Amino acid sequence: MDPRLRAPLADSSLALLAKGYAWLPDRRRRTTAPLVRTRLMGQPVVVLHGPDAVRFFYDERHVERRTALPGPVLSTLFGHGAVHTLDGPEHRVRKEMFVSLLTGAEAVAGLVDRVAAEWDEAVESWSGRRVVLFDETSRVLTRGVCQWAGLVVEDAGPLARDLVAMVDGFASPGPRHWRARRARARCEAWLGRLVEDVRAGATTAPAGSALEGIVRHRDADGRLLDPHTAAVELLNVIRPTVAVCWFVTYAAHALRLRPDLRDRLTGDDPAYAVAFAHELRRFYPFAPFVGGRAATDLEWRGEPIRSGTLILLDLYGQNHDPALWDDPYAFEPQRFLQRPPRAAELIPQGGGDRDTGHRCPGEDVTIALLRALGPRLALLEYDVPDQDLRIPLNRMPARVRSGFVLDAVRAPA
Ligand code: HEM
Ligand code: MYR
Repeated sequence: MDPRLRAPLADSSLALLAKGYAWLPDRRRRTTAPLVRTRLMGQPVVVLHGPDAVRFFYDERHVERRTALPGPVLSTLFGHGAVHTLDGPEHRVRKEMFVSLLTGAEAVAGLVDRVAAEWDEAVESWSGRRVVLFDETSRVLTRGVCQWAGLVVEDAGPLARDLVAMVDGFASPGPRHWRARRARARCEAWLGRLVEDVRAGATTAPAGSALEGIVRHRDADGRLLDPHTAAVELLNVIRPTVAVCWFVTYAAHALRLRPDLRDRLTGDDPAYAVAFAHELRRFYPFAPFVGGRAATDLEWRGEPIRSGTLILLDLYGQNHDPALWDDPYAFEPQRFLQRPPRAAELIPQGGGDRDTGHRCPGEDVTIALLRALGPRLALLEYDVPDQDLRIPLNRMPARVRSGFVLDAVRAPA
């Protein structure tokens, strides 16, 4: 056997848990090889990085997803049977459903307008009070996305907590993980019943809504999704929308770090608000990496990769790579005004082709939500009481520890 194919015996699972987002960039700095070889949970792993690696990784002939995502990630974050786990024609057909629901000016504006209206209403109720921005924003997003998706929710609080828990618990052992599993089980049961009710005519799905689209969708085999899979995919629309609360909280962090940016952001310049959104997605830690399996024996820059090897693409590391970004650890939206992002360089939501590959279909929605909410946040006046604003990189997913407490909030006139 080619000696380079021997994965090191040492397993990195504990290093990953201990170092979080810094694990892969650290490993990469310690080698001159074009890839890092290691093990996770006993399995051989190679790690790739850089724009050429993005193109290599997102070529379906190279990497498949079917068995790549660990059970604990599926049981919390994405759901068993999710689009994330499909390959080839099955993936293509399921992906088309997401792309048609989530892209295009009308779909994006429909969702963003509802969220913006919920934000404006919520801000009235924050007036004079002390609120935790992360929690408030998660509820605002839950109300907005549920209305848009055709889901009736009386009290957004418990649902927002469950959707946040699914994201928060996917990468940690212990109570956070079990909370995430319980949250998923609860939401899948609720939405699975709803799908059955719509199909039985006991309730209706608003025309053109995500609920209707998913209830009616036919997979590559021509069949309707079973109720469980339909529930999983409904959650794959509403959960990540609510996860945008991570970035809104990071926006408050950025404005605290760079108060000089506030005027620019409130200045009614949509191009600046978009550049700010891109910089939030580049700078702050959220999705650490993505993974797939070598579909066949491969070679990357002269290095052999054996069929079936787990291949990781380091998203966070690439978004902070000094070879791609000037002063990568400075928060500087201006960089995206000078040069719009290139698809294989800025990859906080994955890379490759959105319509045919696994790139996130919610990128336009994410950018549009941040474009709407960033300036709204910058217009608010508030005090920032003493609190823990650290964002430890060894917690995955990272988040602002305090959730960002705003005090004595003054709504704009
Ligand atoms: C896929 C990140 C928002 C729906 C992904 C992937 C990442 C990601 C890293 C995996 C790409 C890959 O496997 O190669 C994020 C982040 C978001 C976000 C950080 C910010 C909160 C959204 C939104 C939606 C969404 C708002 C929908 C409304 C999806 C779906 C997939 C996906 C359905 C699976 C695509 C596929 O496998 O073909 N996202 N996303 N995401 N995202 Fe997002
Ligand atoms: C969402 O709720 O979908 C938005 C947040 C996405 C975080 C993405 C994390 C990707 C983790 C992939 C683990 C791969 C392990 C091989």
